[in-house]
Amino acid sequence: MYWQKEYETMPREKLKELQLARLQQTVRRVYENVPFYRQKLRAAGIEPGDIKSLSDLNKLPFTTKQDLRDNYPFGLFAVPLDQVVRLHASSGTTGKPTVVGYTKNDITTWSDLMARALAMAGGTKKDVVQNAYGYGLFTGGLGIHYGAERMGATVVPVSGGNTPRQLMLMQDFGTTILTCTPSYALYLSEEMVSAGIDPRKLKLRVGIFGAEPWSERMREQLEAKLNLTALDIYGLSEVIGPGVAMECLEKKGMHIFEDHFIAEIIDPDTEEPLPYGKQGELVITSLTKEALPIIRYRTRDITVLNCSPCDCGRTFVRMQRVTGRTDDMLIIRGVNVFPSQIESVLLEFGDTEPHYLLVVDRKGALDDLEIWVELSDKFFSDKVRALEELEEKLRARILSVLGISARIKLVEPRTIPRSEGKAKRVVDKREI
Ligand code: DLL
Repeated sequence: MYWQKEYETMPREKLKELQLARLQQTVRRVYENVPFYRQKLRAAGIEPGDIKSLSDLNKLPFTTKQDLRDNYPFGLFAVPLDQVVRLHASSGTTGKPTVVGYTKNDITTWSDLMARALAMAGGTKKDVVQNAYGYGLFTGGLGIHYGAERMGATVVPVSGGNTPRQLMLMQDFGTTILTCTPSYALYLSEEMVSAGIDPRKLKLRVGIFGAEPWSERMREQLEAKLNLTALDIYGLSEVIGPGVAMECLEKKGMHIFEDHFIAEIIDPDTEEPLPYGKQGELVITSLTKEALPIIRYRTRDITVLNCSPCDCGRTFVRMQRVTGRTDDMLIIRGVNVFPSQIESVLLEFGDTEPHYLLVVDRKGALDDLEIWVELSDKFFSDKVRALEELEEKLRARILSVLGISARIKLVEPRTIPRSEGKAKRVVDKREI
């Protein structure tokens, strides 16, 4: 169940020593090799030698996505391009993508981290891993692929999309581990029903779902619909890709691979560090990356860290499910809300499906939220009265749990667009 037991169960005191040594090395590496960091550190009056304890971390300046953009494409690399064996990029919504690079050692590290993640889910070399994360510049496909190979599992590099083929391979190859976004897993489960495939007759055992926020109720749905154990995996390209953190079978948060990354939580507004247990923005520093070391990267992801011991025996801190990103947070008439919180409420009722879209608009000076949610087949009826009652029930529940007033628009089954990768949950007409 462990891939690298020595690290995964390292006593925390020892782990901190390792982190400090690696942090000092990383700060020195960026200072010497990346003009951007050298200037930033100098401006903050810091020399690599000033990092004497882990608490000195907060003397270091933050790095943001904008810094990567400003130094497009390779400006933050700490090695010459001839040592870079792979590039990935995350598609920006506007303009140029964010480019990340890996040395040979970085690829080995990443593969080990992904092998750890698969082992954490109970994976072994006997497993058949159907990898339905997208292959290409996105880190999901190749990241998981290398980890599965590293573990010795049989990997099926099917990539996202082509759902009928996914279902065929799943049956014919005896897939035991499915890896994809939770929204695509949901779509696969629906298509399974339409194709008359009984999930209980498949060999699927575990789903490793991530790359987008999802709720505990979505987990329940996916586990029931696909007859597997659904686990959460977290990562981001700027830091390495998938395999920054992974949930163990205890299902109580994702262990952050702290021998390679230091995680902090800060208040996104004041930028002050927050203690364990407090919700805030996750900030990550890489400790071993060569091509693109990253110092105090502001992920924009909102979570909580938990340092209490885990029954699985791993000593790494756990991060809770990501509620959302600071930039995805909706402010509806002054109340902050994340799409995943709305998802959670919608799924309390068996009458709707986990397919929803949040349409935000501005009416006069006020924000207006309309929630489109799909009816389940079994509820779908033309009895206007029943539909009105359901709308009212959902509206009241959203108001009492989240404190926001929204309009509910019930839509027919299978009318909200399905996603093969990351789902788009919000349509913000205020920007147009
Ligand atoms: O999504 C890497 C990845 C691939 C993770 C496959 C897991 C599985 P990016 O495209 O750079 O990288 O997007 C990173 O996605 O900052 C989060 O906002 C979001 N995200 C990733 N995993 C989760 C998760 C990959 N488990 C951004 N829960 C991150 C919630 C997640 N959000």
